[in-house]
Amino acid sequence: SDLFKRIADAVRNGSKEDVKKLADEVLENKVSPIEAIQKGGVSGLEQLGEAFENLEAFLPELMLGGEAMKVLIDSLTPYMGSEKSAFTGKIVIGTVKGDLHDIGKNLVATTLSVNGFYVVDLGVDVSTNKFIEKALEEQADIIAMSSLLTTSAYYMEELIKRLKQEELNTRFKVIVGGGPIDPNWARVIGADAYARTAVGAVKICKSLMG
Ligand code: B1M
Repeated sequence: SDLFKRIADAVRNGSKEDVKKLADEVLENKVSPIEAIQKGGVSGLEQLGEAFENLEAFLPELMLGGEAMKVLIDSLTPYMGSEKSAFTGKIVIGTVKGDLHDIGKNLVATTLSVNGFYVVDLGVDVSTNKFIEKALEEQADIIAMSSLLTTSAYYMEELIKRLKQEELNTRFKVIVGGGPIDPNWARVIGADAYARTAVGAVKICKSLMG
């Protein structure tokens, strides 16, 4: 819709004020917050990512776009409807080592928690040791790893190897996702699941608990 396009443009241009106004418009018109984030905000950041790849946008613009997206998410997530569910579980989530991208991970964490999961967010640049330590400490059911950098995706494989070595692989389910991650990579490294979107992650985590 036109509203989604305007949101995409505002995020693409890094204009926080416009984003705030558009978020109000989303709420006033009872548009789905998650759709506005996906079809508006994510689309804007995708365009920005492409422009960055083509040297048509640079790091400062990428940062402003990221900040504008955070304004959108912060304005809309309090209004994300929760789907009551019988399958709750505990999830530790983080962005893997070397990787500081947190917008997608935060969105996945919030979507999981509004859908009945207890989510422990470890933040960004999370080492394999820290994932395992916290999963044990929190008695988590699921370890969820996000990565947007090809160079950091390796740490997902490292964590799964460590779980096997320490015979913890039956104790925790592992789900992976993020830009360069695909179902094939998930299978190759032996992850239990892959999700492409935040909403997809909810469905799959529910099935992992089942
Ligand atoms: Co960076 N960046 N960035 N960046 N950045 C990308 C990821 C890139 C694809 C841009 C490009 O070149 N086209 C590219 C990575 C290339 C690669 O390795 N494959 C890149 C690069 C290269 C870099 C730097 C190295 C740039 C530099 O310094 N020269 C640097 C790295 C810093 C570091 O991490 N060490 C860098 C820095 C940054 C900023 C700080 C400026 C900023 C991040 C701000 C922040 O996160 N706080 C930034 C941004 C904003 C982007 C783009 C434009 C947008 C990312 C984003 O937030 N998307 C991005 C381009 C792109 O993605 N096309 C790019 C919106 C978000 C909602 O989507 O994170 O994909 P996403 O999450 C989705 C799904 O992937 C999924 O659900 C989410 C919602 O649907 N998902 C999961 C995510 N995690 C999941 C986990 C799951 C399941 C689903 O289960 C566990």
